[in-house]
Amino acid sequence: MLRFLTAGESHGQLLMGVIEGIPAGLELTSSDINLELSRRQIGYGRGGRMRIEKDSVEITCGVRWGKTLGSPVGLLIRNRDWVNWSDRMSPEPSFEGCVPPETKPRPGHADLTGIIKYSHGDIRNVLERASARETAMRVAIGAVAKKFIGIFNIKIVSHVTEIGGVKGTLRNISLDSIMEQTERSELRCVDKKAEIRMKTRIKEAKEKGDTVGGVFEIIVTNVPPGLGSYSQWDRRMNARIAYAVMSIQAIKGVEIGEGFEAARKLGSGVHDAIYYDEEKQSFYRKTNRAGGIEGGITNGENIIVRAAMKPIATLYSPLDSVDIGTKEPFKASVERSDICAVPAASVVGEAMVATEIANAILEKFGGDSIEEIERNYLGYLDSIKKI
Ligand code: EPS
Repeated sequence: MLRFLTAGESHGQLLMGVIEGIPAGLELTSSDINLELSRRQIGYGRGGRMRIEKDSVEITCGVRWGKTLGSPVGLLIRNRDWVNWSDRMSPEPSFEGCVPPETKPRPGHADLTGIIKYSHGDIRNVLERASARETAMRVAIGAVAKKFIGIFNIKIVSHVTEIGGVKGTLRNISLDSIMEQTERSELRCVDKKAEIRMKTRIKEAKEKGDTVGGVFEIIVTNVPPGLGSYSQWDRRMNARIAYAVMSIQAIKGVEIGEGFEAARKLGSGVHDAIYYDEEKQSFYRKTNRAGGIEGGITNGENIIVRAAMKPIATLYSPLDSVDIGTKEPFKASVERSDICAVPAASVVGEAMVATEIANAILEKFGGDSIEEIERNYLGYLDSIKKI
């Protein structure tokens, strides 16, 4: 079983991550992870912070001479902005009160719910951990998961389909092209015309002191049939993926396959007819409206997930709010922030899906070393040809 934890505040010293369950013998270097970290940092519409940070990982434990040991893998990413916050965010009690508390909650952020829940008098105690800065570590952890599932040739692609109400169209285009084009696009969008209009939306929102959200899609290829199960609610692959993606800051909706659209159609137009390929000795579909999952189990087709991200809650033209100290009405406080982070969120989405796939692979095929799990995996692929 794969499990992981992250720790760290947005303007604290660093972000930490611990991953347990990666088998021994996986080749892993910091450059595998840094590549993913840099993908998360780019994107039109990010704020000033991304000019400060240049995320780079330190692998602190669980790896020796470029290979995992089978023990927990420890990761660390230093916050460059820490030098500007070392007194305000110091763990030392002597710095207490060096800045006044923040008392004006931003609607839509964790500010108010967090201070109520944790009995804080200073919103900074909430926003530092609620911040999407934490997703840098999730991407690092996801990079390890990606490296692991890469052993089975499973790949994850993401692209942005909508920003600020502007929809892109995805014509018949191969997954390799999606992968290649999104890496060259500032919005990770393959529809060039839509991308121009999306950028205009972001620019207009910025001029108005506003923010925009959007939708991204994740496609997982070469997934073996049989991951997840219908036998218990929390083992269903669609539920697990939805949970993982929904856990990303600002995500408000997740769909698998046709998702909400399927609810508007007749069954005959939704379900994917079944065929058998004699040569490959395997079942296949000509359509993939199910998004690669039926009955909570992967069916061998690509997994398709879409997620809706709300506009970022920090507005330069703030909404009405109430001061938590005086209870006076106020305009919510303005923190430096992004205007749009949908492209970054799509990379985080890839990471979260990768951890769920890695977990399901471990669960199905077991094994403490890469050799052992590969053996189990190949044996399974052989056995399902006899069905
Ligand atoms: C964030 C606010 C901004 C973002 C941050 C998430 O940070 P700051 O307050 O320092 O300007 O840039 O995202 C990151 C730092 C990151 O690495 O993605 C928030 O409030 O969630």
